[in-house]
Amino acid sequence: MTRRTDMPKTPDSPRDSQLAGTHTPDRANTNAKVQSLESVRSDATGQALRTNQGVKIADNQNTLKAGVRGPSLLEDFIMREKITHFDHERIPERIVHARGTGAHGYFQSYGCHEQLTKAGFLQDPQKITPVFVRFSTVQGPRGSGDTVRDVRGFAVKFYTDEGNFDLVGNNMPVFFIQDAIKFPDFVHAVKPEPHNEVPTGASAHDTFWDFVSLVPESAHMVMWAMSDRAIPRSLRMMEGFGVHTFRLINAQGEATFVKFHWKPRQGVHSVLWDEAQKLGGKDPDFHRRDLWEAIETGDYPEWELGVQIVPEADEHNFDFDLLDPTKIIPEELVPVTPLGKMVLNRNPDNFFAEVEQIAFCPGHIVPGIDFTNDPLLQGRLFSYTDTQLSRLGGPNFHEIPINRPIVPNHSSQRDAMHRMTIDKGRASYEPNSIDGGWPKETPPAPHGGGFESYQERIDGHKIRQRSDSFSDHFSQARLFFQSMSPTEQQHIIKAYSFELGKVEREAIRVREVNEILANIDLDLAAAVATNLGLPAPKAATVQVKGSTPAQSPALSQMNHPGSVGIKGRKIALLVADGVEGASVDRLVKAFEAQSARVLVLGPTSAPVTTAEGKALAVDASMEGMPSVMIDGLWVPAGKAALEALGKSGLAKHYLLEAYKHLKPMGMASEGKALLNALGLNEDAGLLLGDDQQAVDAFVKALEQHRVWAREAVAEAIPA
Ligand code: HDE
Repeated sequence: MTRRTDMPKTPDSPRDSQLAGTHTPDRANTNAKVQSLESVRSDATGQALRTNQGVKIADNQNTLKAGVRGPSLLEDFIMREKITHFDHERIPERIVHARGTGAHGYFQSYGCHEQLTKAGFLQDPQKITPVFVRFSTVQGPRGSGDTVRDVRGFAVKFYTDEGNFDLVGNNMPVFFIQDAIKFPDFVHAVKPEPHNEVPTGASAHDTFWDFVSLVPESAHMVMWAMSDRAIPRSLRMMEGFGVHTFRLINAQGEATFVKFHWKPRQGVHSVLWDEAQKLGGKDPDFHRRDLWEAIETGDYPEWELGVQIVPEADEHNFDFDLLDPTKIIPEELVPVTPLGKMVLNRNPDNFFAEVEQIAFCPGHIVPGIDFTNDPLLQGRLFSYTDTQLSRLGGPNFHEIPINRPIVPNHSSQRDAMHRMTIDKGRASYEPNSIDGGWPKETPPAPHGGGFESYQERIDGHKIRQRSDSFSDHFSQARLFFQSMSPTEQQHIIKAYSFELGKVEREAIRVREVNEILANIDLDLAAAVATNLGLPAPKAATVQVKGSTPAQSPALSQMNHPGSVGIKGRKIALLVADGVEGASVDRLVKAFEAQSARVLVLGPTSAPVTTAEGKALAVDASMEGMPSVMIDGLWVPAGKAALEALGKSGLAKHYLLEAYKHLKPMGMASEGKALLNALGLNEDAGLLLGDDQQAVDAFVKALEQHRVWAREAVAEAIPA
């Protein structure tokens, strides 16, 4: 289906070139550890099939039996070893974020950020830090669909020279709850309901809406979850956020509050809800396939890592609390300062060994980075290591190759399940004199590099209580809604209406509308109430304090078109017998010049015959690559082909569906009759023409992602 370039798997990627030893001597240590990580990759090419004990296997087809028609023998250690291993192939999936996919890449700092932090990977623009990223959904199990309405996990492991740093974030900058102790309640509510395990991968059910309508601190995050951010077009087209406020610490021991942001060069884009639902059936692997193919074809996704910087002295200068994870710092108040870039350039060799076994933890930090007292973050620091104990079978999960730091990690910790290191020496304690005192402590910077916690002064009562400064739950939900374009606002209204429409208990719908939505925005509440057949609330029930700005343009996806044009976008050319080969060639050339991915689609997977009488191979059939899988389409010239497409229900549905989903479309001028027959009119993204001008207009429309101005007209097209 894809036009693979057959390029080797990024032999020139920084991690590989480190392997080749081409880097400066000060990285020799790092290179050696990367090498040791790589040494566990297994390539069976040219190798004999063996048992786990290394014995060559002569027959992998038949169990050992007493006679050709006789019973199997218990003695068959080869069969028993194989089946035993198979019986235990599955490990517990992640309790949340079970469905995911990942890739390798690297991070490179734009410069020396020593003013902010002493973290080594942020000092030198020449330094290449290997990373592994895992993207995920939250609610569904491992086998669930990619395009469900959900939050996406955006977890990055930096293998730095000073140990692993995990930035375990989401594609939304806030969270549903303020205190970790509520997490099991929230997760139980959003997960499939316990009596029938329905619905999979969706929040549109009673227990979720029961919980969030009773817990107003969730209002802001639920707003994000009902927005287009929850149905991304691609994992490559998502922002990422560290969510909590962290601290950066410089060599002088000075601390600065920061919020982490990942900004995709590919822009921030989503699919439409109707597409998301259809993709659930037509390509449940839509996102993992998209990421895999992009990397495989050399179209490496890139993000910029940035921070919003707040000096310690300004901690209390906001009308929200920096420790409250249900709040953003509007970018208009504190802009994002870029620190460096991340490029994903290598697919895993083995999904289980790398994507499934990777173990993230927000507590994995390096000198120069530190926590704050955000009560959600504090709880997370406990949870992640704890969950790996049951998921990965014990406390040695850090020895699994994908989790190993690239620096040596000697400690006095010993034994336990699956210990792989063969520790030498006799002293497994510190201090010791028997082994010369090794391994020893390292003093913190500037003399060493040992980790030192920021010495925050704490003076308070031991208390179970939420700070008053966490009590405004609606201002920022309102800020979000009011910062959306009219199109995005309509999508949010529809999402609430759809989800609450699935809620069986009317009392829950009423509570969400009257006690949550009415406090966010009365127009939003009224629109959702109308769709649910409920009376529109007349007034808010909570008086909001604070002076949050009315709008934050940075929140609207429409303001994040990206900087790579139509690179990597999928454009389908719909062909049939009689298509003009010259027209196809011209279009392929024009779009490939923009680094888009062109796919020739026919009525079936068989080649079509061009008007010139030549066989034209197709990449897929229209049924095999339905319109929900592409970003834009063009119908090349060829009278007979256009007539054939006009008679094909498959092709007509393809065109109507692409139009309904607001996709840029182009057609040879002789296709006018086909457009008329379909009842479609030209617009800024539905172009008729055979010249470069039409192609340019199409490219421009595709850069905008969708033809938003068409949305009202497209409503009338059946889904
Ligand atoms: Fe997580 N979360 N979480 N979470 N989370 C897990 O850890 C947890 C929270 C996030 O690709 C688990 O290894 C608690 C916020 C991501 O492997 C678990 C709380 C954010 C991933 C866990 C939160 C996240 C997880 C399940 C409330 C965004 C997937 C398996 C205090 C900043 C990482 C595992 C991957 C995974 C606990 C809240 C992001 C159970 C207790 C807020 C991206 O330990």
